[in-house]
Amino acid sequence: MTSEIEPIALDERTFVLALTGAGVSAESGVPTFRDSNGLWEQHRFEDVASPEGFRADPALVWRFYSQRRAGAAKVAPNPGHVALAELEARLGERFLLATQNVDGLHRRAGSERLVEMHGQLFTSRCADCDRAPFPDARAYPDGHVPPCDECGGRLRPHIVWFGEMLDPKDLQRINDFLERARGNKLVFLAAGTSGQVYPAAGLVSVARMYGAQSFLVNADPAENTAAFDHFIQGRSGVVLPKLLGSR
Ligand code: BV8
Ligand code: ZN
Repeated sequence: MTSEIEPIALDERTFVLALTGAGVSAESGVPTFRDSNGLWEQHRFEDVASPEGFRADPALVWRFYSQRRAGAAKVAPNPGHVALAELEARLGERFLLATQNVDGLHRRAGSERLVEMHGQLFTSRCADCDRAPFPDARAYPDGHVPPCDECGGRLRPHIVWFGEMLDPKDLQRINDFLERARGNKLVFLAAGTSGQVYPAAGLVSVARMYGAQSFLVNADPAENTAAFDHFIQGRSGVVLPKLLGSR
């Protein structure tokens, strides 16, 4: 029950590393990866969100991401996003949010100390030249593969696909934060994630090596629930404001 949720004790030396997944955006109406059982239009999610999938059928991949851009443009941040942005405002340098979500809702809720580990839905880059990624909210008409106006190659969403490395700078930011937290009280808070996708799902183990007290807020038990000290079952939009003592 969410009625007796005790806010996490956050004193002036507490550092908080948060990790969010699709379940936090589900509260805004964004379908989760798992709701579709890892399937989209009878394609395995891993096949569409992968370099192999893009090579085989870039138009199919652009249809998938264009639909998600259109969907994500229509939704707004929810109280779970706001509670995390408020916690950042309170803790400042002692807070970092790593998200697996690509929908931009954390940034729209005011989060700035944010690592978008799996990329950004509303950013494109070129698959064939090294031009810098650029903001791109366009949902392309079905079957269209947008060309790069610098090299004529194919644009792609600036997303980390299955089988692709995460940006080492992102992983370094998380490690630097954990190093800075050494000697202080550290809380690791995961919310709305099934704990199936690595390396994000392994962050709880890394945080525990730094002595973190770990919390999981999730609608149902996750793959890695056992790795957490505390599991609070419930909707992130209801639990996070209570757990983080939002005003
Ligand atoms: C990597 C972008 C190193 C796409 C995503 C074989 C070959 C190659 C790699 C692998 C392999 N086997 C395993 C791997 C590693 C692989 C992996 O972990 N695979 C899994 C499937 C086993 N990882 C990778 O490939 C990563 N890269 O390892 O590189 C490397 C490189 C080369 C060679 C060797 C090694 C890259 C991972 C990133 C993939 N990209 N996103 C896109 O989004 O379009 S991941 C994708 O899945 C999304 O980001 C999404 O966030 C994520 C799913 O995770 P969740 O966020 O947890 O979402 P999910 O739906 O699963 O769960 C939602 C949860 O919320 C549920 O538990 C539900 O109960 C809960 N919930 C629902 N509603 C609510 C709620 N909770 C609270 N309130 C609610 N209202
Ligand atoms: Zn190009």
